Amino acid sequence: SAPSLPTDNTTPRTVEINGKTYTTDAWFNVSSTVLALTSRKLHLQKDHPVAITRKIVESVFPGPTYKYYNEFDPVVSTYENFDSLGFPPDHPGRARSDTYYINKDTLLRTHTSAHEAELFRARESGGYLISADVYRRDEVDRSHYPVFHQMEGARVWDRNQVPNGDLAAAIREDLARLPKHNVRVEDPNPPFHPERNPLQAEHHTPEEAAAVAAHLKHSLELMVNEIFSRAKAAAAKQSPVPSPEQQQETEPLRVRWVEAYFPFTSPSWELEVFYQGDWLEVLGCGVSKQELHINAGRPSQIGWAFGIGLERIAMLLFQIPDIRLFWSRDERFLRQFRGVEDDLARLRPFVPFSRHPACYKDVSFWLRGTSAAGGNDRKGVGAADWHANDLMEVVRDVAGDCVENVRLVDEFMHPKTGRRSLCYRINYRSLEKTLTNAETNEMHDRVVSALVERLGVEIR
Ligand code: FA5
Ligand code: MG
Repeated sequence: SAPSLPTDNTTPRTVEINGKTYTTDAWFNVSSTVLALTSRKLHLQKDHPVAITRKIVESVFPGPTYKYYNEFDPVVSTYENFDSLGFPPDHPGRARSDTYYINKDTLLRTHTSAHEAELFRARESGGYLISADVYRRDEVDRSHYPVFHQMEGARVWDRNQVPNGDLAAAIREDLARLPKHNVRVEDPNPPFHPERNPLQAEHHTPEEAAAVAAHLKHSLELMVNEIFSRAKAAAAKQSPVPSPEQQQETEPLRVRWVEAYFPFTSPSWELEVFYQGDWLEVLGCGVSKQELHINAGRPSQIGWAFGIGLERIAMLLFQIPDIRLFWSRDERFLRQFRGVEDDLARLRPFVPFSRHPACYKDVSFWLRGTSAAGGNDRKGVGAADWHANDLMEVVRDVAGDCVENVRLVDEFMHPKTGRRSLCYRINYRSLEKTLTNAETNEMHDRVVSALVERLGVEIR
């Protein structure tokens, strides 16, 4: 059952999203700030870095083999987002602390995979790319935002439509036709793992799965190669004398495949890119679970799927340091990308405008009740149900993009009463102007009041 935890002062009876009206229930947990972002569609905004990144990735997966879907509505059913993909009923991703629900059966998609089942049913062969805004309740820092953009890709082959019925050979031929690259690829794991990443042995042979995996991995290596070649060319044009960071970019691109788990692929991997001294995860992928093809009425199909975080790629491509910038309407941000979508030779690294001073404020509070007693009443969240994402959501809703990050700095359990106390440090910094002391204090006061009102915490 849904806990009665409001995330906004009032829960509206209905909400309107992209011209359609939805009825809310006790599951509703979408703040007005997030609701307002459902109309932005940055991936479709001409010359926006997310849209430019989408175009570049699309160029690696050309038509007519791949068809592009960029207009799917962010409101989907709980069934589409989770059940259709084989998520178990108790999967943590389904929790109201992680997912934005309109009502029990309707939510803001958490990933573009929500459209897989529908497209597998609608389409006969070839591949597709879906780009869209996705929504997740999450922490606050420079690489996390409650709304971001993903691109889903999938490719299928039909075993009844390949020459001589030799599916693996047909897939290997398609692979041989793809361009070559000279990316340094590390792929240390065996292709299958009996528990974590089993071969779908009832449905295909190891040879078939290996051919699908090889086609998938090579396609995605081509994609990161395309992005990094463009990033490197852009950096070279901007500064004739490379800085130490840029010098590193002139080294050959290094990527590695890491074993992963998704309920709708097996085996599964994540692709990581070596960037400024560290491995950065950019996508998840795998051999699609055969149940998806069977449930779509196409049991003779086999194929792969991937999901990329477009902001992650765009941050690398343009050297954009903070994910909040993507939502900026500031001309000093937007004008740097004008004309690039139609002429990629004009792509340059983003030049940050002045960095404004940061200002830390701490807030310490007691949670209601004790962790052991648990429970949760209408007045707020009890210690047993405490989830940091609820606090993150309140901070974002009140202070918006003026918050750079929020982190837990102290935690304390009273030895006698068993009550739990937390201290969070909120770092206020606007991307667009210097916040005055008075402005920051006023904003922090509003955050503190909202935490008391909406979460029922007791300020220390
Ligand atoms: C998924 O969302 C899967 N649907 C991907 C997939 C598709 C797997 C098809 C298999 C087949 P994940 O939660 O790891 O997986 O997100 C995929 C990518 O989205 C990540 O690699 C990352 O690049 C990006 N991403 C995830 N969370 C965030 C976030 N909070 N902010 C920005 N980008 C994010
Ligand atoms: Mg992941």
